[in-house]
Amino acid sequence: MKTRRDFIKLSALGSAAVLTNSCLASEKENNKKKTSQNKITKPIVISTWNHGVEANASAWKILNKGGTSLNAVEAGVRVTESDPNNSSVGIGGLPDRDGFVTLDACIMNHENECGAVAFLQDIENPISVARKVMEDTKHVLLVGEGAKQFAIEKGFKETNLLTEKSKVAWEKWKEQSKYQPVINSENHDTIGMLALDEKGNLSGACTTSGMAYKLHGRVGDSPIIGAGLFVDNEVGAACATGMGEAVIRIAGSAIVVELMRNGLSPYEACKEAVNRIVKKHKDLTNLQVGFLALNNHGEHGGYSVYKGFNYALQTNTQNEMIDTKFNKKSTR
Ligand code: SD4
Repeated sequence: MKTRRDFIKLSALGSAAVLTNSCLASEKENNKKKTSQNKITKPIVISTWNHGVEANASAWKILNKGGTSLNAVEAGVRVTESDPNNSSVGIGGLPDRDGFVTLDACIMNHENECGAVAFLQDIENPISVARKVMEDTKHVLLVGEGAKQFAIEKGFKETNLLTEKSKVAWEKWKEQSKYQPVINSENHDTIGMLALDEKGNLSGACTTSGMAYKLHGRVGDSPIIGAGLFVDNEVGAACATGMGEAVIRIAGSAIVVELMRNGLSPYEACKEAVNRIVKKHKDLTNLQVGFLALNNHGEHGGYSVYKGFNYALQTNTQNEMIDTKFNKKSTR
């Protein structure tokens, strides 16, 4: 039987919970108010890692002239895909353990239209094939041989994506055949790009050669809408980089957008998603994940499991790299 004292204790606990919830709710409310009072920053483009600077410059040429965010993100990430010196995206990407360069990409616009390709070989610009899937078919995702056939039918050229440099690296790796993902290095870094155009429309693109020396047939988060990328024009957009399996497990980018819908800032939403990953993995060794988000007011933010994630930002007044905050300083 509950005594009066128990009842008072319970009531006190109840009030504390109500208070905590109402504090959280008022913080969210404040964020919402702040956002609606702020002037919208547009156009704006952000993208993951150092290679984002060059990619943003190409996207900016389109945004700056009043072009669409969709054209901007496609043109932007194509720069990285076509750079043979970049070993994690497009041509020059490090191969899987059997020596095949297999590419994953997706694109999404302000009308929730999206397209993706996965496990695509011999085509330099998978993001443009993903856009064709979005615009010319009723499907969202094409994979492997079917995706390649589709690309060729659409006029894409077959290209050998395994550069001499990547082949040499793969042959060296084969001496030990040890799969050891290295975080924050150029062999494990996707480009994800988010843009808001002059009309206030958001789009995003994500493209990668995935983890170096992965199992043949492995597909990560980058071509999965809701995992590697998600856009909802009513709220914002998000993309992910890092260990794709961990991102897929929490439907990462969709979660970041939902958190922003509930009133969190882009930074807070990325942080909450990363914290969820940290909480749900017993072994975090080398498990780097970074999220990047942009809301429809042009506010942006990012957060990662480990120190070392950064993103490139370009607006009318800013062109800079931003280091994100992180959950853990060292990799163990
Ligand atoms: C993946 N997130 O395939 C992608 C690419 C990557 O660091 O390795 N990024 O898991």
